[in-house]
Amino acid sequence: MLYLPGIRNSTDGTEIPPPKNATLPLTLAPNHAEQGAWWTTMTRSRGEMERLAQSLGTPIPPGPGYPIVHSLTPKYRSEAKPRSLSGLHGLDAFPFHSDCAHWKKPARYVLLRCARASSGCSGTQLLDSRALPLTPTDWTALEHAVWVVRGGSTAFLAPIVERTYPDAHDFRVRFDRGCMKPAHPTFASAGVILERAAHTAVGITVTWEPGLTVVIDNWRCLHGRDAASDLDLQDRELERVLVSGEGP
Ligand SMILES: O=C(O)CCC(=O)C(=O)O
Ligand SMILES: [Fe+2]
Repeated sequence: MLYLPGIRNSTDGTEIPPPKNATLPLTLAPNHAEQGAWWTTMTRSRGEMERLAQSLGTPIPPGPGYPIVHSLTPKYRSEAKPRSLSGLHGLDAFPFHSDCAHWKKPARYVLLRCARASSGCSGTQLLDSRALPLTPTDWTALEHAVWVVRGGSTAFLAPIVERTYPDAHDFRVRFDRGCMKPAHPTFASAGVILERAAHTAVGITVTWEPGLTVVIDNWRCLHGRDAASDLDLQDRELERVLVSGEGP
């Protein structure tokens, strides 16, 4: 039995409601009170953001040698690591993705804090997977699609949507074409289903100002970046912390 949005109970046909939101142990203002896919707050320093991250779980670096709080700045393709988002997209918009999709268990929370920005700098897009216009058949296709995930020297198979806590009606969305591709042509349509839904769904744009901090539920929410300009090259710097998740 699937417990995904819009999925019907096989016994009586009633729709199974989406899970109740997990409440963060924080006094943060949720952008969407009944959704709980992301939260915003202000932090005065990267240290304060790190403490916020510690209150959510265990902060983890994105790779060996990286600091827990690391900086994200727009880069030309030629200046970025080849397989990174900047390496693939440069200053173009970053498509909707989950962070660390190449990890067996992607980070549960992604904290982004604006270290520097001026008005006119590019925004970050957030999209709650539960707000996607997907039918029960679409959700099933996403859960059954087998994709190859490549991370460094390792590769493994994973669906785009995987249940994490079957009894708690919970699931995780993993999507990043930079490190994922269909294991067989028949599974390619699942990526198109997700991208089409993401294209028509209403997300929100985070307009950055120094100190603004966003906590993203990276298992539930996809995010992307608007196209960057010369102004962003000069003025835009975000700090990020990844927080590992509990459970499978
Ligand atoms: O710069 C942004 O707005 C987001 C960047 C991002 O999503 C990433 O580097 O993974
Ligand atoms: Fe990202």
